[in-house]
Amino acid sequence: QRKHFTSKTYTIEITASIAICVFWSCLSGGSRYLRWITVGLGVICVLLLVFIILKHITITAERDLIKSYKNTVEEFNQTINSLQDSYTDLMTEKHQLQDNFNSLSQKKLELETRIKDLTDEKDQLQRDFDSLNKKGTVCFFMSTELKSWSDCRQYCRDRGADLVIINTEEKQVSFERVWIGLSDTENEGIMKWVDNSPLKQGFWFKGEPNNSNGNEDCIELNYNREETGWSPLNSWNDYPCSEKKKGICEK
Ligand SMILES: [Ca+2]
Ligand SMILES: [Ca+2]
Repeated sequence: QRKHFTSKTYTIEITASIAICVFWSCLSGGSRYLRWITVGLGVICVLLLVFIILKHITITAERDLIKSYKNTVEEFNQTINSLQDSYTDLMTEKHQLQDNFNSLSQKKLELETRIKDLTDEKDQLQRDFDSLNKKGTVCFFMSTELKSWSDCRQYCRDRGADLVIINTEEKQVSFERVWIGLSDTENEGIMKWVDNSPLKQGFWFKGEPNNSNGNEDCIELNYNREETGWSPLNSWNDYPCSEKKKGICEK
């Protein structure tokens, strides 16, 4: 019903009221009763006019209020949508972080297992190495610093020993990359032990010796257990003699 109270309606009503007032004023020429009626109608017109103006003000205020409510509701909805989007993004991010965390936890477990395996293996090799020392009169020891093949050999000789001669599977023990007493320094391709005896049985890594770059004449025990083709009985590699590593001495 409020929709009928437009500006045009007010104007028509006010105009009609004034017209009625004027009409009755004209008729009121000599009659006393008609004058009173005219005055009454005039008052009614004024009251009607005031009522209409007040109604108009009220409706305008309500309309503004409703408009303001609508704006507030729209802003509220936008805020809710924005928060919903943020929540969705955060949940996605949370799931990704959870996945990453799970993946890293799994890798950590694998690495811990690997470290434990390697530690056990190293301990076992150390025990093997120690047990070899206890056997017979042979004594093994490792140089403490990294040296070239010939410096390693000198280190051993300074202590009444020499680089190890590995002529049995038992002596194939190492827990890092170390020089042994074998080389083909004098004649390329002809391996000789430090006691000048020729090599009879070799425990070569797959593809070795390869004399890479024509510059590999000294032999190491390669402890690279991650490499394909490595095994405790297939671990020898020829390597440049100037490279620095520890050596196993045998006394
Ligand atoms: Ca060589
Ligand atoms: Ca090699």
